[in-house]
Amino acid sequence: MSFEVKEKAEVRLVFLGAGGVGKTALIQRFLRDTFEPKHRRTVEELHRKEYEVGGIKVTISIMDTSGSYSFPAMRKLSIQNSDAFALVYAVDDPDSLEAVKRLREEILEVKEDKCTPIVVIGNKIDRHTERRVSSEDVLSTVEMDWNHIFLESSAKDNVNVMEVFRELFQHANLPIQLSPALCRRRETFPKESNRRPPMNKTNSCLIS
Ligand SMILES: Nc1nc2c(ncn2[C@@H]2O[C@H](COP(=O)(O)OP(=O)(O)OP(=O)(O)O)[C@@H](O)[C@H]2O)c(=O)[nH]1
Ligand SMILES: [Mg+2]
Repeated sequence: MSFEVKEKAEVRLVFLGAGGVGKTALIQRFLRDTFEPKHRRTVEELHRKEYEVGGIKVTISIMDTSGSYSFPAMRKLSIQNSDAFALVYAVDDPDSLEAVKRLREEILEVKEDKCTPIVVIGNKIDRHTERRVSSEDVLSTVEMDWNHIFLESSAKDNVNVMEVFRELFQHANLPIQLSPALCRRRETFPKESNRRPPMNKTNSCLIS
């Protein structure tokens, strides 16, 4: 393992979390800048994009998994084949945070590596009055105890969605300047507003 950033032209991300927390909504907001109000349960969907940026071929694959149906074998395969993980819960659903804890255990078991890049995402922060999970509690567990990245987001209101992908790319060692979606939207992405509290970056861990 080394702590120097290694340029990598391929990155495989997987989104995991309970049913209905907004995995598909976050991915669709990132890829198409759209939001679907209706819950259409995902079975499994792989989004694959190839780009050429500055003469370098970049492949990004995003695996959207099912939280509504249980496919342990498929989930294990997705975990084995991924570079970085988005573990999503909904801030109005404490059970979905429990699911994140179980999924994290599964990732660590399959990857046999405590430095696996994981971003934990509390989605649906637009549901202010329905919130039942406090950010402070999760922040301390995720960043202090687990050494992962924590963000809160709203796919509906497009809050922190770009930031989620920025963190995933960065921790999967894909230089963010090679992400075309991020380049395209750099001007519109609110860099300072709606950000999570500043974080001690020394707890990040890059794998080569
Ligand atoms: N208010 C609010 N609703 C959201 C947000 N993100 C997703 N939703 C809604 O929550 C429901 C489920 O969203 P999905 O993205 O389909 O959830 P999922 O995690 O992919 O669910 P499965 O595919 O069944 O595992 C849909 O009705 C979405 O419109 C959000 O940020 N805010
Ligand atoms: Mg889905």
